Amino acid sequence: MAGSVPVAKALADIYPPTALPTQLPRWNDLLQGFEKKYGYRASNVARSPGRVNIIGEHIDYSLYAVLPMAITADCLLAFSAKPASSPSSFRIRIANVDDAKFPAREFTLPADGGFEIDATVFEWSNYFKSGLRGALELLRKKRGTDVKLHDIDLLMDGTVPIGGGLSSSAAFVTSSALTVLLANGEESVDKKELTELAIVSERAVGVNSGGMDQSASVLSEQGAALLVSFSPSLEAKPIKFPPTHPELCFLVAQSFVTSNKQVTGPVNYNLRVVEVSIAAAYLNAVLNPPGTPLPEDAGPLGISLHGFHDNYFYHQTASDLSAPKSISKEEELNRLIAVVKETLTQEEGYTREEVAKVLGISVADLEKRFMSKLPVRAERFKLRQRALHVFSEALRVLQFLAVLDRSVEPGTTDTTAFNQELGRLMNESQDSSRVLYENSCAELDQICEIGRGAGAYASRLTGAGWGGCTVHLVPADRVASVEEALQREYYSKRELSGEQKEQAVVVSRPGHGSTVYVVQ
Ligand code: NG1
Ligand code: MG
Repeated sequence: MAGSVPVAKALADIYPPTALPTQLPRWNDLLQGFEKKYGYRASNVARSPGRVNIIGEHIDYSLYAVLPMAITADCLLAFSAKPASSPSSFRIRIANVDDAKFPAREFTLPADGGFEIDATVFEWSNYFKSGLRGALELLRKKRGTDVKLHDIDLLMDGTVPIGGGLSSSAAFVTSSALTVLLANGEESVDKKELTELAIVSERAVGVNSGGMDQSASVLSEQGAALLVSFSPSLEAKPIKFPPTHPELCFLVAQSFVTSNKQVTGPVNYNLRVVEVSIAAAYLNAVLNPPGTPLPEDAGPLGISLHGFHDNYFYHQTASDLSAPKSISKEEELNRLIAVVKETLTQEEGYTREEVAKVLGISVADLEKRFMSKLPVRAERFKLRQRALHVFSEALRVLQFLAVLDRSVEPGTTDTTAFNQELGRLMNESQDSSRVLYENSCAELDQICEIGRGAGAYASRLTGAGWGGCTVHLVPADRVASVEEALQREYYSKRELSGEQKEQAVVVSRPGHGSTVYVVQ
């Protein structure tokens, strides 16, 4: 994964041939729109795609490896820059091709990067600002404090559905940071640096997220899914699916239930991050000798990539792939599952008082340590269920990879059995999301049932859940029947706009990660 964000001179370097007939007019419109708006031509387009997660849900922030892939839908930022006229500030003008939904913004910001991002309101340009702030931090780190900044004009066109579980946010933040780095004179942008700064940046928008989305968006390679691991440091490895007959397809189906983490974070996403952190601390307190220190894991930016340091899950199962270990990672995870079953026995969850007592701290300290960064609302923390999900999901990712490995062994002819095995693991992931992590919802469950009933090997939610998107593993000869069943039993029963109908079901192939396009 080492290296710079690739530079493209033609759309054929960015998209598969089948996508070109729709991409060419779209790009033309974007570049013409830029010229019309600002009166001169854009110099570049920064592009980052959305992603679909194949397996490994809600375990990236517990530092377990996940397997997403980039999709064709993406965020394009056409831009041009010129040196700022003032040494102490610079100007950003950002507009969107859909200016009814995303009105144009203009702001003049202090060159020292000291500007606020109000995470309590939904404002589309905040995502740009968070990428901007991260990029400025990196520039200052590399070049010192007196970086001469540039004014930037931008026009955006995003095709990743918003709040749809395909990570429009990471596509927007990574392409924003990429734009700011290039606009300010970076000749090439290191992919890993870009990914890490985007992971940290996106937290400014109010979500305590892991690093899967930004990694998939920046680091993916066409034709392969991406195994992203976070320990001992961020690593990404392309994983090819073996060719099968009929071809194995990833069908992505929207639920059109929107889950906005800015609004619901305190009772869903951010609460889960807190629950697993508390579960980690609880297990550490019960199982390790008192005062066992847990190492910190600061990323190369000097900021913890992971937001919390108490991650027993990670530290106990440190997943350095090459490290010699007396037991395998699978055995280790199985052991942890058994430990959780024995130790965290309260199905009904744990109150603040109960947790504080075991950690030997006051409730106020517990709140300060785990709940002061972002607000959460809960009477009880379901430590048992959340921990069981994390460990079993981490195990499924390893098992999934093992099945892929076995399926390419010489002499393998019948691939159906392997596909069924992959499907079983993805279906179990959905069951675990529904029952243990409680990040599914009735609509997602229904879509999964429809998908499986119509011939998918597997159907599961993808991304954060609570709405958003589903992914279905389907042999090519059954794609039509799955699609028809979804239309008949789900979409036809909802009121959808023309745009939604178009986006409802997409068959996705693994696409390229971030790219810079140079306008000729
Ligand atoms: P989405 O689907 O973009 O909300 C979120 C997190 C990921 C990961 C998944 C669940 C962000 C930016 N991303 O994805 O890091 O934790 O949920 O697996 O919040
Ligand atoms: Mg997101």
